Amino acid sequence: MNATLDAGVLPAMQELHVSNDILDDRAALQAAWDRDGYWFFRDVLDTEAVGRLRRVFLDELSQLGVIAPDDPVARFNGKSLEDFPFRMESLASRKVWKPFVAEPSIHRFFSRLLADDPFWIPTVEYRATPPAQDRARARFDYVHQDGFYNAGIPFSICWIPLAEIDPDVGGLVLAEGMHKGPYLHDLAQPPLFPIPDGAVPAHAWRRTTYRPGDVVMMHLNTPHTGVANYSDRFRLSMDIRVMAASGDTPIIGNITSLTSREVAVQGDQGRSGAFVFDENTYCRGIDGRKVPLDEIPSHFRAGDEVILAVRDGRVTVLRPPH
Ligand SMILES: O=C(O)CCC(=O)C(=O)O
Ligand SMILES: [Fe+2]
Repeated sequence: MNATLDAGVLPAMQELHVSNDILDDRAALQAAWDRDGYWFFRDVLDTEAVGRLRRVFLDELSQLGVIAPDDPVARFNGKSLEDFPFRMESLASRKVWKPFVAEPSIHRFFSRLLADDPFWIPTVEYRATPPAQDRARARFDYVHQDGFYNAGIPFSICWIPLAEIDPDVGGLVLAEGMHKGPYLHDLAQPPLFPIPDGAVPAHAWRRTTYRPGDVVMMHLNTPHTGVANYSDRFRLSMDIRVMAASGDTPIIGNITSLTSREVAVQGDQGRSGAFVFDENTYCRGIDGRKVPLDEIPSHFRAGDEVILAVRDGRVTVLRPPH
């Protein structure tokens, strides 16, 4: 049996490499990225800025009545989770990532790391994961490579713990050096194409105990998963996607008109226009599946926020932020 998929105890695994010492060494950073498929930095984000974001999560959880007001460790009080908003829709609709990345200290860190302004892709997950209710399930939630589900936009994943995440709380595990391809997802198993058990050798998995101020940056093809939360607290993290601003950035905007042949968008930073679809267009619907061209008008409408990648006036990717 694959030890990493057993229920219960998290198997022993090696710690993530810490890259703090190469933060200002472009060549060493690139070499670590190419070798490992991630960077992990310890205690580099302004903990006051991270604390302000944690406060937003804690306020939301206490409003929902699942933690005591002002409980800094977010201990679950046992209330029914039947109506719990697992994707924290209220934080998503308020776009609470924006003031966070606009904090001067946070902006400065990512500008230094990328040697460029950061360009944030508004594909954000606000995770407030309650203690696992079913402890007979595997400890790994769902091993995946983000790139498999996000063809065409070369971002890095930025995973930010908002409170301490120890082995009981779970957190993120990733497979070091396994971003070099090919995809591990099984094309013979639609519609989710799961990565088969054992495709990632047990010795490749890495983790650490995460603390506020830490950040993991991952290659979009690095296999990873959340680990089920066996503590009594909520697991608090945010993940968002980022690129260097001078890179081949997608247009983030709102649809102004749409047919099965083209889409017009009002983009940010003056990047508006009409762009045609062709046989290479990958249109991803809200359920994550590829949408045939003639069905595109029934999946989106004017006003919707979208992420759009364009090459030579043709759309390569059209998708909602989530
Ligand atoms: O935090 C998790 O549970 C999973 C994170 C993840 O899949 C991501 O950051 O892309
Ligand atoms: Fe992911």
